[in-house]
Amino acid sequence: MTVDSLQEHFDDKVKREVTIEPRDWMPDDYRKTLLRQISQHAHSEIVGMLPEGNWITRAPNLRRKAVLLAKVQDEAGHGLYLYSAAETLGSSRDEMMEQLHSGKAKYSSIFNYPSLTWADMGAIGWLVDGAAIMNQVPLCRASYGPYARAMVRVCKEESFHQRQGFEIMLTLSNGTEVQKKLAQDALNRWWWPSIMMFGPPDDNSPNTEQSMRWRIKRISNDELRQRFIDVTVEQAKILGLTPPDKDLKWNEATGHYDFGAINWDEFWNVVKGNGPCNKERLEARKKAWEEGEWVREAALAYSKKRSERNNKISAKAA
Ligand code: FAQ
Repeated sequence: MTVDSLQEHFDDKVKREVTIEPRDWMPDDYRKTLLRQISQHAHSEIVGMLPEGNWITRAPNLRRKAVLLAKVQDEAGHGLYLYSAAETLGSSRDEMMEQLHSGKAKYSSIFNYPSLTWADMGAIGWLVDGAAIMNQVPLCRASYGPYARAMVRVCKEESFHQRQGFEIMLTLSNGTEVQKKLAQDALNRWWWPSIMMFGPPDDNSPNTEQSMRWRIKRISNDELRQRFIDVTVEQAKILGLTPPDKDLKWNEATGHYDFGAINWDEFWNVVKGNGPCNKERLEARKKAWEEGEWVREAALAYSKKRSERNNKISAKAA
């Protein structure tokens, strides 16, 4: 087959919504784009464990502690499915880790903000997981099979995470004056960074157009952001909390909320490594990687031993 006919076959599959699988031919740029997005996504899940991990030992009661612990473990699982999906594209786990630890790879801007109070656990679940679901549900239909399938399970778990965050916010906002203030303060600090999570505006998003043509992305950054704002403002009303945006206003004509200007300088500053916690997050990940070396070595030694034993058994049986 010539490259042209391979390309034609690939385009036709994408058009007919037949997933592209690891052994299928794919254009180099499609592979690169997927590797970039999936590995960044995996890193986000793993770095995303840190702001919440910070509160496990300080959860206000046993139930909250068990739920938070389970949630943080789920995020680790998401990272692992995503690293596995990225590996099917030809990159090794070690390579991806090296890129994260050297600061070469990106991860979501949101995880470079600090989690200062218990109410932040509510705001992260409600807003950050809420934004993640809005972005990831369309990815369940991404054209690359391993990514799309990983997203199905991730979205189910994220939806539980979002509800647990909302429930924390609901409890706090129905609590004492101090608790309500904590909830409002967390909303004030997490609102804008959550809105930035969707990425730069469409007219400044170099990857969107091609990714949509390849049906990796299905919905643009701005459209997802608008959908998120529309549903979240209504949820804030139930909580009796006010998003920190004086320009937020229902627009009868468009059927959407208008919102104020996003501080894109802040976003790019965080993406470039200068956010409030970028250095701390990378240090924590590098330390975990170094301290976990003996675990990786032990697992490898065990799997080597097991496969030697299995080979011996098969040789005997033959
Ligand atoms: N942060 O051209 P676009 C979670 C970069 S998971 C940092 O629009 P694209 C779960 C972008 O990479 C959260 N960088 O790019 C959880 C590109 O740079 P590059 C993560 C960002 O790829 C919850 C440049 O800007 N979710 O929260 C960000 O078409 C709670 C230009 O941007 C995913 O990764 C950002 N926010 O669209 C865990 C979902 N936005 O790579 C724990 C999958 C953009 O060319 C606790 N990813 N950039 O050097 C996506 O859907 C897309 O990659 C976007 C960006 C929408 C993030």
